[in-house]
Amino acid sequence: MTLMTEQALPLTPDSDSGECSAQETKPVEHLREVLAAASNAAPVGARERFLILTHRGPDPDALGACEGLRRLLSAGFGYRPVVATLGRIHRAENVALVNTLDLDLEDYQKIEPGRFAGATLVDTQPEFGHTVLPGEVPVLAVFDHHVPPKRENGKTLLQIPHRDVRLDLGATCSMIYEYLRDAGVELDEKTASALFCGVRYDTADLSRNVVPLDEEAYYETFRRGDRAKIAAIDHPPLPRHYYKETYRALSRARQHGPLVLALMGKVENPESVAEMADFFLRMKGCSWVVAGAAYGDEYVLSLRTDYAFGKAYPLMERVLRGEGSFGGHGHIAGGRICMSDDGESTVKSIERRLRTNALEVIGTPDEDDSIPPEGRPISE
Ligand SMILES: [Mn+2]
Repeated sequence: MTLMTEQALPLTPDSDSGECSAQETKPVEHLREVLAAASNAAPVGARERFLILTHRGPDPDALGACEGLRRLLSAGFGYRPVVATLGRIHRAENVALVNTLDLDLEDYQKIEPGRFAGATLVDTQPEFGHTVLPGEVPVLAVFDHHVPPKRENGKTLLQIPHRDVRLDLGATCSMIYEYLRDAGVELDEKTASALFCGVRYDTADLSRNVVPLDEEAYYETFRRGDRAKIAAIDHPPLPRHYYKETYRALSRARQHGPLVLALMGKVENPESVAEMADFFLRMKGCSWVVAGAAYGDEYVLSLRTDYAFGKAYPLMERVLRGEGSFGGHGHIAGGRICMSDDGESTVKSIERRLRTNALEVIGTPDEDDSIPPEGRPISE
């Protein structure tokens, strides 16, 4: 297993010896040194206080890693960490994780960065667009498993004293589990449950992107977690609008051969878009889905494909045709278009364009005139 895929951590301040290697200094010991130095150098009021941050709209892996790092910094190192998140949490499972485990999350917009000796970042990197950092406090440590963004024009990555990016890991929570294990910090029920939910979510219960550390983290955190709470998080109560939006998606969806288009108009929960994309992809005969809906001043899009050779990213590029922004990997892509207003005619014209573009990608199969040009409703 490659430990520091991106770049080796500077594991010793004394590089003259030239003998130090990853086997001799564990990442958690390097982290301990970096945080201690920053704490000692900070103004008195900021000493021993660290911020834990993640990407906007955090998922279970991000939330679990925040909770695990909180435990490491408090129980392991004796500091006073604060977890702050940005962006509303919408998805029912994520809301259930926060509420069931009673996670203490502060509002990023209300924190005073000057009161901290430094910030740490989990499940993302400072260079990613969906990650906002306070300028006034140094980022001391980064823990992530995503491919770093491409640097253009010879730009280099920010200098971070402790940057642990492991591309082979299924979940950031697995990495934080390792730090806790190596620091000898016992896993309490709450931390174990939060870490477990992160590993479960990012690896689909160890069914994808898994290395031995993910397996160890999954089983050890499950053993020490609160099973009733873990089950409750997996089957959360769903708000009424979930059913309303499922109904809306079902009535508006149209099938065009292997493509299902589900353009839903306005929704109350932007997560409905990704949920409906997953929902339709499971339909037999459906090989790709374009789902979309307006939320606030944005039109949100999700694209899914299960073609073996499927690449969601170039498909999304063709569906958007230069409008808005998008990203994705493998079989999943997401995009958004900023709307000048959220009036019905604006939403309708965006949906018309998206529909035309999506249909152009599949082309017009002349031999198959069983498909009406407006598509086939799912109820037929
Ligand atoms: Mn993750």
